[in-house]
Amino acid sequence: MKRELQTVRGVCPHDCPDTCGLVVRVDPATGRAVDLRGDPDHPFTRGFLCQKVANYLDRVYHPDRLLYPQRRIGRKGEGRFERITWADATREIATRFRRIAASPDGPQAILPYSYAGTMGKLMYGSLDRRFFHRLGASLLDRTICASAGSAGCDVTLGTRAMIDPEAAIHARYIVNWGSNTAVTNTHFWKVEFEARKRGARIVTIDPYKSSTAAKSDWWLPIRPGSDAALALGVMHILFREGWQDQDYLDRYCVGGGQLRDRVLGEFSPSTVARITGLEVADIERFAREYGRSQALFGGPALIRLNYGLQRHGGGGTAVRTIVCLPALTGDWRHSGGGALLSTSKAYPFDDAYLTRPDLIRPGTRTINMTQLAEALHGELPGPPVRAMYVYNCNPAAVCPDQSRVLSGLRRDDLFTVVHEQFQTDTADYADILLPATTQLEHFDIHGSYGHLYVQANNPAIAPPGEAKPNTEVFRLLAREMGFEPELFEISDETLAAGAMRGTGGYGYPQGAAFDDISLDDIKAGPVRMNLPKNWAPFAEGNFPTPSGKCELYSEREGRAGRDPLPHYAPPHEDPQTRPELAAKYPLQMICPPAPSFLNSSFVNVDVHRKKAGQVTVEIHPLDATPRGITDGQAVIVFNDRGRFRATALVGETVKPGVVVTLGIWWNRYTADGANCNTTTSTALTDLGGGATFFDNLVEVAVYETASET
Ligand SMILES: Nc1nc2c(c(=O)[nH]1)N[C@H]1C(S)=C(S)[C@@H](COP(=O)(O)OP(=O)(O)OC[C@H]3O[C@@H](n4cnc5c(=O)[nH]c(N)nc54)[C@H](O)[C@@H]3O)O[C@H]1N2
Ligand SMILES: Nc1nc2c(c(=O)[nH]1)N[C@H]1C(S)=C(S)[C@@H](COP(=O)(O)OP(=O)(O)OC[C@H]3O[C@@H](n4cnc5c(=O)[nH]c(N)nc54)[C@H](O)[C@@H]3O)O[C@H]1N2
Ligand code: SF4
Ligand SMILES: [Mo]
Repeated sequence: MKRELQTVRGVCPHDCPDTCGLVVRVDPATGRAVDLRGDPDHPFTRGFLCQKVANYLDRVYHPDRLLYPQRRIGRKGEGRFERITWADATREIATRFRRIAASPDGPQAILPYSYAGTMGKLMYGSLDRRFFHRLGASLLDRTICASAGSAGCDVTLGTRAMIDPEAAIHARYIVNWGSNTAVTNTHFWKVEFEARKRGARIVTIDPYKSSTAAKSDWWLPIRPGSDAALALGVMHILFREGWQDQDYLDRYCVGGGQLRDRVLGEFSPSTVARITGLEVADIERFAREYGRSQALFGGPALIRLNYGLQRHGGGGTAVRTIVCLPALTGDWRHSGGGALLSTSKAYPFDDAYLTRPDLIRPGTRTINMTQLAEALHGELPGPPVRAMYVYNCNPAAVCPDQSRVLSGLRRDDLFTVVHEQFQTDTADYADILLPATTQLEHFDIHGSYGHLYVQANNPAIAPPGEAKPNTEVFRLLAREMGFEPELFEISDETLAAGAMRGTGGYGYPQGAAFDDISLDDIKAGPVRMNLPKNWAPFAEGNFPTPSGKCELYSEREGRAGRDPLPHYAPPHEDPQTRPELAAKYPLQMICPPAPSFLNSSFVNVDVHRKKAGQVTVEIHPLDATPRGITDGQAVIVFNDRGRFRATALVGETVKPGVVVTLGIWWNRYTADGANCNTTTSTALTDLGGGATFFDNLVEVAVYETASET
């Protein structure tokens, strides 16, 4: 007899703009999830999942799941542990934290370290933040991914570049700018294809022939880190030809005249060609097609900009500059036109309720997470970092300047707690290793950075072993520390309901986006926020900047001692401006994630690791030949920071002078125990203090083994 399966609605928790709806089927007799698929009733993600999460039960029921608290018995990094109880684990953590807090170094010697291993509001940031604020620990500036672009957008728009992603079917010229949309945002790629069926052109600006570039109508292989120059060149042509929307500029923008003078004076197509490595004719064509999309293709232009172009020294300014473009063309007026970076700011979640910033002691220092290497080596102002609590993150694999991160994690005087689903590279360095639940085993609520739905994740199965959700671990730790029960003895559902009573968010009208949406509503399925269909937020200005207008000229930037106008800031490691460095390390290396991994998640799941194959480096024949490198050969990639091994793929997926390796491998699955982040730097972006993973000069050489004769 066939048993009736129980159906549970969930949400994919991974750091991905799509935030897919899930339907999990559970066998009530065994309590086991037997099927997981996309929620066909989700209006944006429409029932399909990426290949990684389509096989999610492989990850949830993986034999390597951490099941019990453990204490380290081997050397740091060796990964040998013994089982202990939760009571032992929390007592030991609280004792160590109390001792450090009472020492002359004080509680700021304790560093919480987390990112977006899960995007759920509760597990991403709620009782954890309250706990560390209450403790007086150092604050963490979470810059590793999106802060440069956020800061860049804020200068020009006062919020993120956003439109209703579903409205993008109305765009007729779609530019994937530093965005591997087909891989990193597959459901939006579907929308782009739908628009293409209706007549849209798809263009991709990327130094790498990514899957997106390969499937686009036109690929513009720009030199890494030079995107602001291209945007300024496009503006030059728009003003030169009189193609600007003067009415939009006059009504809704400040600084149109100053910007015009700057670009006409300094960014001629030939100057821009020299900086970007693109042909003048291509720059002219791009400006014409982009600027005249209505006339040529019958609809507005849309820039889908993403994170690739931000991970360079000038990444903040590049985003600031690119998001000026839709004001010049007036594309913001039209549904589906404008620019899209992230819809996250449309959600009015009450983050202050969840995280309680009022508990932060005045004068508490902030550590930029990108500079973990410096933090662990005592090179930042303030007391040394003597304890670190890691969750939702795998810094041993994903942080720049990896050799120094690992030598820091190896410090005997550092007390490290890692709360994880798996024994990651970071977990190997833990003193106390705690088991975490996966999304199928806990409750959470979700916004999205790629659509406008609000969703709840209902737990489908019981946690394996003694795994616990982040919130529960901080309840236990707060109890151990004797912290106020009224701050911590709050159920996840209560926290979720409170988070939904926020009044912020860039809404229409402000703060009303969650009106009449209850927790019960979203438990039953995805609910679209109260925003008009085909929402075009800046159609009539309404920019939440100090002037209320789109700030092409920024007084705030001027006051901060920076250029008040958009400009081009070259990469830190740029062959054009750093010829002495380029003489030693001539190749600009880009290292985005492989399609079958999600950052470093899924690397330990065999089917995904097999799909990714091996660590490769793509190199142009004109760079390979003089180095004696042939296709398929073992090579090393190196600079002064470090080196890693790879297999060369010789071809024209990159231009001469650029190499690409896909990540983010766990070190233990690489040939020398080191991934590409051994070569990346902790230098920061010009705005937002962001990471500069793709701003990295290297050399590549044939790998010669010592045993070779
Ligand atoms: N499958 C999969 N999906 C993911 C992720 C994943 O790991 N795997 N990660 C998720 C996360 S955390 C994020 S932040 C997003 C990232 O989403 P994307 O920003 O789309 O991802 P990336 O592949 O990092 O970068 C996009 C492209 O930018 C290009 N690029 C690099 N430098 C430059 C430059 O100077 N100029 C221009 N124009 N392009 C440049 C790269 O070659 C790359 O093809 O994806 C999310 N989605
Ligand atoms: N070379 C290079 N480096 C990069 C990038 C790149 O493109 N190239 N991209 C950067 C970017 S964009 C990002 S966003 C970062 C991402 O870096 P990370 O934030 O480290 O992301 P993941 O590698 O996915 O690791 C997340 C970890 O959180 C764990 N986890 C998941 N859910 C939970 C939970 O509920 N509780 C707990 N306690 N743990 C959980 C997962 O098991 C996983 O090991 O990497 C950055 N590093
Ligand atoms: S990783 Fe992204 S595309 Fe894949 S299931 Fe999750 S939200 Fe959807
Ligand atoms: Mo990211």
